[in-house]
Amino acid sequence: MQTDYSEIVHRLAKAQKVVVLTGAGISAESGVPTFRSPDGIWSKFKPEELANMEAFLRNPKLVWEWYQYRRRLIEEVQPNPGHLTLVAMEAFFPYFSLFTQNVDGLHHKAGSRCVYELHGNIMRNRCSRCEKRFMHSEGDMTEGLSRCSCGGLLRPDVVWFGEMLPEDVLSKAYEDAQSADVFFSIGTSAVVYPAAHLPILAAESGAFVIEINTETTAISNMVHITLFGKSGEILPHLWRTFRERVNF
Ligand code: BJW
Ligand code: ZN
Repeated sequence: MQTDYSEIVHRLAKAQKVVVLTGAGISAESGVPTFRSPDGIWSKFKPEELANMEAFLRNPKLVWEWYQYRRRLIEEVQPNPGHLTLVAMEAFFPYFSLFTQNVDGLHHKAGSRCVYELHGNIMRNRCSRCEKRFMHSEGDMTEGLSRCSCGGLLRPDVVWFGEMLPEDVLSKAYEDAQSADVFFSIGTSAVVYPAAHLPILAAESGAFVIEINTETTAISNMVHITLFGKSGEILPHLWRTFRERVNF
């Protein structure tokens, strides 16, 4: 079925403030597996089972293996046309902010500037005892695990289940969701809170909420429109259509 872009173009043409939430789906076309696809590379590793402190304390080597594997993979990949379209959009709107649940750094690599990382960044480490941050190559190796000078085990500087999101980033996200004219939810299953609350909050606060996803999600019935398809194809098409119709 052909999508009618008229309402989207109309809303974007009037928008002063555009706010975006992204999830693993936006990086899928760069070759980074998502978390919850049934045939995904992580299907035998559920994030709920590995991405938490209990799992780390029980078996730090296994958790580290998962992260080291992902780091090596992420180091090799490049932003895709979905990431790049968001860079072009940022340059157009008077206010544009991008909140990502992804830890892969691909929005920065693409050239997006106003990026807020809700779940941290996989390339950094943090001491699990004193909270000091390190770049991933730093730290003393003992028994195959890196330690801080205080003796604490280093862990990836990401947000695990049961942990608080960075307070400043989360309050900025709430503020922007509540004041957005147009809000995009892209490539996220919207099952992990508090990030999943942002598009709902935006809709409740009067934003026009556009979802882009290959599948129906937990919030599809709460958004104004879902554009079904790959974000690396839908976003460039949407942006081309918008530019043609508003003539810039
Ligand atoms: C495409 C595509 C293409 C594919 N184009 N689309 C309220 C209610 C219920 C529970 C809670 C609640 N509040 C808090 C909780 C608990 C918990 C939670 O949400 N649990 C639920 C699972 C039930 N949340 C937390 O614990 C959070 N902390 C917190 O709330 O602190 C306060 C607190 C503390 C203590 C007690 C209580 C409260 C922290 C959440 C941290 C999440 N961390 C992870 C790991 C990060 C590090 C790492 O990367 O290893 O973050 S889990 C994992 O899920 C990762 C992701 O960022 C996150 C979201 O996943 P995402 O991005 O949506 O990926 P997928 O795979 O799920 O979806 C991909 C989508 O793309 C799919 O829809 C595809 O269809 C689509 N797609 N290809 C477009 N080409
Ligand atoms: Zn320390």
